[in-house]
Amino acid sequence: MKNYSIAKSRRLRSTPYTSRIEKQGVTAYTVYNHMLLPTAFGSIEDSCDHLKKDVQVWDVAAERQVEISGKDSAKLVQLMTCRDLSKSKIGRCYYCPIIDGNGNLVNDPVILKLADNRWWISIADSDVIFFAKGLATGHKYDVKIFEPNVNILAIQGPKSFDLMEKVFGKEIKKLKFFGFNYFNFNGVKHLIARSGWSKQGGFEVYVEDIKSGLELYDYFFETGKEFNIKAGCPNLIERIESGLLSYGNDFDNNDNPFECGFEKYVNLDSEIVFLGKERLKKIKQEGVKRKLMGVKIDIDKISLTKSLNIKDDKGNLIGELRSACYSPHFKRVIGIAMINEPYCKASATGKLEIDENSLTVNVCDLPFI
Ligand code: THG
Repeated sequence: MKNYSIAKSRRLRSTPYTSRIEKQGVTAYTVYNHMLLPTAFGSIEDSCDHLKKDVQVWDVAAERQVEISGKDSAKLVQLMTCRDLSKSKIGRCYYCPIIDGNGNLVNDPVILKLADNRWWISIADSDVIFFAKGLATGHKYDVKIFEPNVNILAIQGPKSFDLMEKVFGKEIKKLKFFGFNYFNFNGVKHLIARSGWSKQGGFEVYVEDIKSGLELYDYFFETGKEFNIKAGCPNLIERIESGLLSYGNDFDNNDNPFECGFEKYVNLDSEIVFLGKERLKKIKQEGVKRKLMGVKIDIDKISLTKSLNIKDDKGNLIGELRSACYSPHFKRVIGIAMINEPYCKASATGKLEIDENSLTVNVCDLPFI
């Protein structure tokens, strides 16, 4: 793919924060849930360093919500995920694989239980809303399903805690990981969760009131100077080092949760009813023939636009590299690859051809850090 720009239109949605991040120097976007998701503000190496030390504000409005409410909402939400939500609590977030009838992955959202009969599914990049509507129609469920105009701001990095205390008061530091509550900013209540797509700590503000959200955005940058606050975005290096998986990149609808390291979110023993349950039981019993693994490659740059084949010494296919970046921490390229048996174990090796060079690929466990 050459460096063409992507044509703008109504289909490619901007966010309430787009004009702000453009002033702040966004240099690259991806398209995620038909919306702009920033991927770089200059060097991603520099941003990764900064994220690990200070605090960043991210426009992650593209993490869209699918709201499901009504009498049968809990039944429908449970039908879509293999994670047991029967003991879930209001005020908590749950990382939940969404599974289809074949036992394959449809999405890996965070699910928020807002009330017993009201849920937000905070989705990765696939159209979960149509999957949910199809199921609701087929099952004649009494539910309302729509995409509310919620535009998340993520506050990430070790100094996010002090920044958030300064803006929302000391109660916010009591939020537990994946808990949420409502906090006041200039008279407007915002749902804030302790979560975010980095392992550097932080929060996500689910902005419903855009006017207040924009005031909040500007206030973060005014009040965050002492914390060396910067605009940022989900960081390719940090997320690969941390083993945070990306739907559509590392895994998709051709993969099942056991192949992707999601076994701890698969509850096959309880009474709950969900799509693909019998298929997953069979897959578990038979065992998977491939797994997502980490890989290290002794080169100092890479740019993936599609998956790359990994081969054994005889040239047989043993896996595919699905995401990769240069990691300043490991001083080499690291990546996430779907690796076949018997190579899907730490210390296995393979070969990758890049620009007519044959490179050694060292397989390792995830996460890297
Ligand atoms: N926040 C919100 N919505 C999202 C994301 C997010 N939607 C899209 C995408 N990210 C969904 N994917 C993930 C992947 C990982 C995590 C969250 C969303 C995550 N995982 C933790 C981990 O792996 O350590 C915790 C998982 C757990 O509870 O065990 O945070 O980031 N709103």
